[in-house]
Amino acid sequence: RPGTRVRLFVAVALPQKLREFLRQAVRELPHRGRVRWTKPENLHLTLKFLGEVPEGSLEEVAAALEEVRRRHAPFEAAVSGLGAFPAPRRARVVWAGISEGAGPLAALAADLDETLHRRTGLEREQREYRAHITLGRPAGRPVSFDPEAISIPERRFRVEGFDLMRSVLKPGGPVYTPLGSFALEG
Ligand code: 3AM
Repeated sequence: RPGTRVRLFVAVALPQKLREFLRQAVRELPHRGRVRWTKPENLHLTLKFLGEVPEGSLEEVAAALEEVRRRHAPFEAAVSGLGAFPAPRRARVVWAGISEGAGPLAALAADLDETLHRRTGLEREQREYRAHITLGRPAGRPVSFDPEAISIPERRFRVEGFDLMRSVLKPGGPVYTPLGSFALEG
């Protein structure tokens, strides 16, 4: 159908063991307020949020991602620690931090932002990119927790590529579907 739009983002997929580890780790977190924890199958590291894009632009989006993947080589990254946006005492996003690989992740995010803008006219991101893995969001009002209350020890993983993801917002939570995988090779 003409006029159909798809909600898209680009993300690094995480190994299943790491996803399960993160989901398990936050089960123990004492906090005030109701949190919707990210389902383990949904845990990922976002590089770029595209928003609602016309279905007809999908080919051009894929061409931009293909261009970007060729400019970057695989690299090591690591997760550790817990934090929140804007702050742990009034959290709207509860996240696991990136203790290694933040530089190459930011370089990928910037290249995606720039290349998608140039090739598809997508608006550029205004906010500074800060690599993180969203673990949960408040069900209503911001939640409060002590970021030291549990430990998320360092866990390494290798970034071999990124995926173009479709997000469908449903009452039970978002459903994410990979539309394409792009292996780094630069
Ligand atoms: O992976 P995280 O949770 O960091 O917050 C949304 C999620 O990021 C983000 O895109 C990812 C997949 O939904 N997102 C949603 N709306 C957004 C917006 N308007 C947004 N990021 C930036 N601007």
